[in-house]
Amino acid sequence: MINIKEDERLSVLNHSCAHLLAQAVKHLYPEAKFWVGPVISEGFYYDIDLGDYKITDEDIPKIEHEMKKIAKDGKRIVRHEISKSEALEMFKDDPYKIDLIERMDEDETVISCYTQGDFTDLCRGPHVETVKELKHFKLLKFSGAYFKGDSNNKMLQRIYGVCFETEEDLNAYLKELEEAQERDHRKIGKNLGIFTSHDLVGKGMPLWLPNGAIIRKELENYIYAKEQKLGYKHVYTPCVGTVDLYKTSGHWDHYKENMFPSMKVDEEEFVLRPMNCPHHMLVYANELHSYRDLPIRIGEFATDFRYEASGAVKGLERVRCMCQNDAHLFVRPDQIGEEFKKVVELILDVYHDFGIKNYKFRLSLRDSEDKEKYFDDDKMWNDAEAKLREVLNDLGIPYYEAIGEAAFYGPKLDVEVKPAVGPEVTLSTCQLDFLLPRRFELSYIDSEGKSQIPVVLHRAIFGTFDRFTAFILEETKGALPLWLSPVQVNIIPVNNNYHLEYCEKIKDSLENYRVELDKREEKLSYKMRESVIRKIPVTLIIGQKEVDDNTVSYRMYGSEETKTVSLSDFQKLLEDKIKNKN
Ligand code: TSB
Ligand code: ZN
Repeated sequence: MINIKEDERLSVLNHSCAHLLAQAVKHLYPEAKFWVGPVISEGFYYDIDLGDYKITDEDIPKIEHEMKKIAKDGKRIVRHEISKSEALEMFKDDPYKIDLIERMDEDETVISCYTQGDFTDLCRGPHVETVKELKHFKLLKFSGAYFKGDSNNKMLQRIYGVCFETEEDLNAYLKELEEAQERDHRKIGKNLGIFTSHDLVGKGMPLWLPNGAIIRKELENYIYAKEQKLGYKHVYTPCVGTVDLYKTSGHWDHYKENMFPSMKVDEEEFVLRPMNCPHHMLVYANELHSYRDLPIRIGEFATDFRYEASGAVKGLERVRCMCQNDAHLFVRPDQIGEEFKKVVELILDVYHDFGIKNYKFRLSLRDSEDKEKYFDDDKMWNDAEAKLREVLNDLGIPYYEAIGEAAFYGPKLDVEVKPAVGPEVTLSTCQLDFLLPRRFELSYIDSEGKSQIPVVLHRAIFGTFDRFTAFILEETKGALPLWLSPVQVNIIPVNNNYHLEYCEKIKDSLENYRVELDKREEKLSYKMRESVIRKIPVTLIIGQKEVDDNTVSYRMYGSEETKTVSLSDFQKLLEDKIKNKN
């Protein structure tokens, strides 16, 4: 989908359209006060204070109509330059604009504003010549948005829209948008009974429903088996820790704004954990280690809590309570390259199994000029960064480098994917860490009997089960592969009176699979349609011929073709498909 913000011409057009929106709102609601109206990748929005009034669905066409009227009238958009004091005078009734002006530098002597007819807005520009050019737009949605994104501030009304040069471009975009919304995991998750949420539980705290729980269990079994083969040891640790634990790890000083506030129990002060690293450091510290024991790989399906801004939480993709497919790998410095390679190979292996093709590897490195921002050990950084590059080059993986994006404690590799709706997110991650083992005074004994400090690799292949499930629902549009599907086979008797008994027999013989038998007194065509809507991978249609011949007739999701085979061949087919993750 086109990124409006990255297209210069569309960017100007959409920015101008945001002004048009504001002007129309001002005509209809003269009390309206305006905060900011930026261009975003999907078009534009404007944050507006309408007092106590809340925008409704009925307002949107009225605002659009007014926008069309102003556009037709065709006023020129004129730029003026004024001084800061003039600007303060001009916008004196508009507290939000005053806020913006006051924050401008004293020596910013000229401030630009743009006027179209009866409406003037503070703005850097540039804009189109006349409002006449703003004909092909659509208001897309509206929502509440806190002033400056801070939940302590007033809630403003945000209206989103998009503008194109031609009606065809607009329609093509709206069609794409509609398709993306169809793929949105929030919609699929609701339709297929995968997850839900409730205000009483809280924002960003999804409830995984039975169908979702099956998917999650399958994902857990899948990755657990892979990790066992690779020598990971899994643990269980509590999802809280004391504040002192997070002071030791450094999270309390550097990650506090992402954490839930602490709570006191007797003399202890706890926090819900945002990460599992500190617990795993202590698992490592529980025993003495020799250089021969390393790498030690501590894995956990671990629940974490993070404070994500309320406007940022999104379905399963960005939650406040999540479960990481986490592991911390304790290695000697000479093992960094080899262990990193194994993580990257595991990522590739998993993506292959899931048929994930659209992703980008991003290697975040330090800016070696910036001595403040990064852990001070030039040799460690240089060696590690060289090794990471070498591994990626050897594996022939395309990746891009992000200089200055490394964490304070080491370089990292992330995998970025694009959700159906909204900006890119990170799925898998592998982060090198020189610092945490020092903070926890971890050690191993080297071949000469001397104490050495291990390096830690933080890695999550799925990222979180939450985000991965969101992604996989969007990739497959909810039509999951057989092995992951909550219901794998749906058996439909043509006639309950004659064929049910045989259907029961088929169901019994498929006891290793998740099978439903649709006994409802509904029309065959209705039941078959519903099987498709529920995206069940295999539908069996069982009539007299199947009963007489001891066979089954099946249809795979997405195919119109019905095939008839013996029951044993059908079982073999299921077995193969599941084995091949087909
Ligand atoms: C990999 N300590 C490391 C760990 O050892 C860590 O926590 N890294 S992380 O912060 O990058 O998080 C790991 C993964 O969790 C991310 O790559 C991302 O896929 C996923 N994730 C992060 N925040 C959220 C969230 N709010 N909702 C869902 N998934 C998230
Ligand atoms: Zn970690």
